[in-house]
Amino acid sequence: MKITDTYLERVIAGKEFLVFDGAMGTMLQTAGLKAGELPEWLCINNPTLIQSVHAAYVDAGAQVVTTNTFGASVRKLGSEQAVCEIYQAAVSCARASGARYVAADIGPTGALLAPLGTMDFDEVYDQFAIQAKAIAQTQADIVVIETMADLLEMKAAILAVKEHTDLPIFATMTFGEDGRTFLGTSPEIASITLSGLGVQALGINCSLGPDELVHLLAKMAPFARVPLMVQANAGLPQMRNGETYFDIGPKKYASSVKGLLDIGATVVGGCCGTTPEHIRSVVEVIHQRALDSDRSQNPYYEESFCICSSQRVVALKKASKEVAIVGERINPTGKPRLKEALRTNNLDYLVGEALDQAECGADILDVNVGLPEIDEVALLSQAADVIAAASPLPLQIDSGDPVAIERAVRRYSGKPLINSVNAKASSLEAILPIAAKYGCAVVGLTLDEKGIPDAADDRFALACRIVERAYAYGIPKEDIVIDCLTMAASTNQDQVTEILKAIMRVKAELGVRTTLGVSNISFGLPQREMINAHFLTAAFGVGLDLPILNPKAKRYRDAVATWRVLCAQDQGAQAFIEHYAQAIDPYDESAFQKRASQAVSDEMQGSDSASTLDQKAPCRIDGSPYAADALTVRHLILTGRKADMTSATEALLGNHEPLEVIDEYFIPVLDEVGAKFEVGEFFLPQLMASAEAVKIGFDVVKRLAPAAGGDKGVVALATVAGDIHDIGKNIVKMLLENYGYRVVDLGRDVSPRDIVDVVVQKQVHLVGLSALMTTTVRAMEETIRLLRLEAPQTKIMVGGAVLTPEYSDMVGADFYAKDAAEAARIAEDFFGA
Ligand code: B1M
Repeated sequence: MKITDTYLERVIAGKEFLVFDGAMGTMLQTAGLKAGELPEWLCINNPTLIQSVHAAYVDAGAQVVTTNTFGASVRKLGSEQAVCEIYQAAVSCARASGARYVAADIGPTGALLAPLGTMDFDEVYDQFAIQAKAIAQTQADIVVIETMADLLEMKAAILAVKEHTDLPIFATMTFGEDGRTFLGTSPEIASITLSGLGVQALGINCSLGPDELVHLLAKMAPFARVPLMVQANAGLPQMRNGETYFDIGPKKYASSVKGLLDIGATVVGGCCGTTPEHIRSVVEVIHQRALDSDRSQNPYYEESFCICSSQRVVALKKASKEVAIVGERINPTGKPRLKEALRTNNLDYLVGEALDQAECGADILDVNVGLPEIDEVALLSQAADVIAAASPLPLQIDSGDPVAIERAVRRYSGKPLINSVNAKASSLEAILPIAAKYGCAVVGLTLDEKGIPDAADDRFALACRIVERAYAYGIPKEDIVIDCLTMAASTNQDQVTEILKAIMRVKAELGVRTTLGVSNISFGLPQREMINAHFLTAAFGVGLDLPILNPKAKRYRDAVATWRVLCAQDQGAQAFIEHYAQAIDPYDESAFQKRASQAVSDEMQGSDSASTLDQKAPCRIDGSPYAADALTVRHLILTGRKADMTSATEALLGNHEPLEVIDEYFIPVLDEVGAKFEVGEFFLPQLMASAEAVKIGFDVVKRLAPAAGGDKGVVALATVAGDIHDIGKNIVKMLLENYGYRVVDLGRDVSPRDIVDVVVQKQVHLVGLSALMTTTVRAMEETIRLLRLEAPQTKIMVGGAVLTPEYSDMVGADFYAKDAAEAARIAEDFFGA
């Protein structure tokens, strides 16, 4: 890596402070930048202005100035050449200010990644790669990647910069008031993932004022292996006389920065609303502080094992006896139904397995799709993508093929665990560089060219070899997990205690984590789960951290729950008591008999306690279908399961009218999902998954209740511009078609112009507009204004969750429909009149 001088080297080692500049955007707005104008072009069109902003920050004491290239992507600037020219000009402007260091700035592309948006990971990567190549041609000292809200987009940017430049990377993300990004990523997750990806400083920018960032940074600190960076806003934007202003002045800002320094920040600057005076005050504060020269990069870092998805962390603290469960069900070995699903590309089946395991207490999901007859390279990353979209649990990417592993971990949003490397030279040199580059934890199997050794000491020797090579690739101890490999007690009885001995040595002498596929121990014996559960407890006792098992098996769950009490992971045995206080001991026959006679008497008295117990069962019995009833549908929508939605909806339609299914079973659950989203219990991926489950149910309703046909009149329907919610609009469409109207469906996010053009062209007399968000009511109003001008004869009906009769009057609509049935009644009145 090219590090400009020893001072910067010491900054990256965490031994010096570094002061960045403050805002560029708000400074340019003050200097007269017009709304809609791209500020990046000023580097070429008005370099004097840009240089003067940089110079003011240098004069205030900033050691680093950041180039005016926040939006300098091909997507925004239009061409690769423009990107190169802007970066050249921007770095020249920054250099001309006399700053000690110049940071080339990269901001988000402004597009959402699939499945929420349309951009694929590789496309986003390509955008950043063009920027990175342009930066490599300049005299920049650092690349700063900032204001990222999507962890995967951040990852694409980091990889692009790592693969096309040799500059240090400082990476900062932005969080909402609830302390997460809109995709549910927390500061801890950002810190874990960015540390793994090997950036040189990480932290937070923009988001909120410095005081609000203190507790977010404190969450990052224990997981950050590198210096912490903060560039806060000068408070939240406020309005006065139509002008935006920020309410935290320089002195207050600098005094709040002290709180950030106290929890470990060493790289500081400012974001929106900060000015050279803010930075001058920050420099004064920094001058009063000194860093201990023996300090490590981030002394607040805690050496724990941790992996994460974009929404969930699994962390085992150093020296703790905590355990985390790896669900083994997505591995085709010995599972004919999964094999069939993989052969037919039925990824819904995998998602079902993932969600079932999550419900049964898995902490991590193993994903293995290795079958000789399939394209593992393509399928592994595809499977990881769909599972990660459906379940928040972190993944263990399981394959023997380095190409398949690399493709899957590259586009994984978070820090996964790779399963596995082994002690063969060919495996070590193929897998470890991947784990190091993408910042993954990695499982090492104690086998080599000669196979699996019998004796514990030989297994330990192989573990040493793996750990040593991993260190050589820069993989830290806390990211290494050793699997001492289970042999069947029926065939290798003398090895059982050797396995346990090996685990004990690996834990005690190497200080790394251990994993074990437990169930192989009982191969060839009766009562397999009984043996497995006892072996599991024995393995826990000698230091097993990450058992790989079937979480749907109750015996395992009991053993894990018990161990978590014994090792103090379940503090105060709270979870255990909650789950087991009312349970009956399976060995207590009299309790069983008592419970059975109680159930019979309840049934005779018509009590529903038996069915309530069933409904509370945490997971279905392996392979058996859920009872197809209302509860199931609710559960499927809430957990975003698509696989069983068709059969469950079909079952509901056996007893209910189509509209009843929609109004009484789909919509209330979507309302529940919306409420969870609002209070931060659900995030966008869950919202999306629930909507997709409903869409499947809705398709079934449409299939089983086909439109009546006929041509009583034409109605055009659209969800207005800026709004992509179309479930309600589609229900209105279905009902109107059932009533015999022909519907011209314009889709969602439709501009006023497009709606008016179709209405005029097709001479539509009734238009229906739907809006679900307060922010899109304005687009509805604009559409109605244009319709009144260009299609004055056309009547307009409006609806959607956010609409009220008052809003309807305010936007000038003719009719307001609170639901689809009312929309049909309005059409009947209108066309019947
Ligand atoms: Co979003 N979403 N969503 N969302 N979403 C809401 C609407 C929200 C209320 C959730 C919440 O915070 N509680 C909130 C809006 C807040 C507000 O502005 N007041 C919200 C938000 C904030 C967002 C995002 C901004 C989230 C983000 O990115 N941070 C984002 C917006 C993207 C955009 O539009 N630009 C977003 C995205 C999504 C998904 C893509 C994940 C998904 C939509 C998928 C899809 O539609 N294809 C989604 C969902 C599913 C919801 C909730 C949970 C459910 C909406 C729904 O389908 N309801 C919703 C919360 C909620 O409403 N409880 C929420 C069921 C549907 C049948 O009801 O549409 O009201 P509804 O239709 C009824 C009647 O209103 C009427 O008839 C229908 C049937 O009886 N009706 C009409 C509807 N249109 C009519 C037209 C008519 C007549 C009657 O005449 C023409």
